[in-house]
Amino acid sequence: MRRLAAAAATVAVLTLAACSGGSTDDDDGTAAPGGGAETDTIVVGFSQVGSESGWRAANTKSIQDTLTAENGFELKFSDAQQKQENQIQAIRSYIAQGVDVIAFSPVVQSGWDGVLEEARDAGIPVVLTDRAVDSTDETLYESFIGSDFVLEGEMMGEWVSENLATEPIKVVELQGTTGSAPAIDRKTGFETATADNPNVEIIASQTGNFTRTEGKQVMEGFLQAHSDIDVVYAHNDDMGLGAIEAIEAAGMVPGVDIKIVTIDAVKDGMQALVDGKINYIVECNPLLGPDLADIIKAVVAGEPVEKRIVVKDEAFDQAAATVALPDREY
Ligand code: GZL
Repeated sequence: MRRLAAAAATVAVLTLAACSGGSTDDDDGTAAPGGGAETDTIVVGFSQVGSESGWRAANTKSIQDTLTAENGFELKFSDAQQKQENQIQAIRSYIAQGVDVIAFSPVVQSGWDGVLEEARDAGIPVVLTDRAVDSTDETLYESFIGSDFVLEGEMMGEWVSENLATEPIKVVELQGTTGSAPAIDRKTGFETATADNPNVEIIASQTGNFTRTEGKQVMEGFLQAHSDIDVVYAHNDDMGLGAIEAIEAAGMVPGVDIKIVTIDAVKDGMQALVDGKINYIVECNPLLGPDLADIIKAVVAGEPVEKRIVVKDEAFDQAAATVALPDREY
């Protein structure tokens, strides 16, 4: 795919030609091999974190259901299995293929400047979804669409402080992937919101890497080390569901003997909330596909886009979850 640098006045036409599905005319004006009619298909290279959680599955489905041929896209999709080196390799592959736009959810927030500079130097715009990078150079990406993870942590901390910490409580924290924006920010937000309540004591904090299996394993360790745990704060539903298994295996009642609060609001988490095994969930909406499609089309058309688009999140107690669960899309 040739990348065309174009004067502003003609960018729409040249961009359109550059966005065909590889069937643009070659330099002498003859049709490129396999070229048929010019199309305005936008070729998108997407690097996904992995398939670690119910949230990620819903996020992937939203992107794949939206960036379709009938919606004007050719989607090249890769699963990085939660490894940054796999994402960097995928992004370099998309650069080599000359895609029109690169989009990705950075598994961790650091270490991206090099490959993003390569994309910029190749004239390929980048859109961040879900998770942020900590780069200070905002020319490295066109837009970042995702939830406010600090706010999610604050919402959780405020609810715990008001509803559970009316007396001293000992909290254990199941952190998300080390170095990821949601893990860093959800921890920060929770600590900020509970800092002025002396009843809240975080006695242990460890990553469960956003997976149910690792959440269960870490919770088993917490239970062996501490006999006085009152609350589990899990950075996502999947780790909270793993904690439920560990608590039940220890002969205790989750949601009663040990309270559990989580973030995401995927169906399995919401069901556990309805069942009383989880006590409160702050939502993190994974359905980013439609907005991502709109941003990509605006970028390709040379239209201005917001540098930061914040996805709105709700929160659910048991009563609200009982009402919402039947109609949940994810
Ligand atoms: C949040 C997202 C997190 C979810 C987890 O936007 O990056 O990653 O909270 C997922 O369930 O694994």
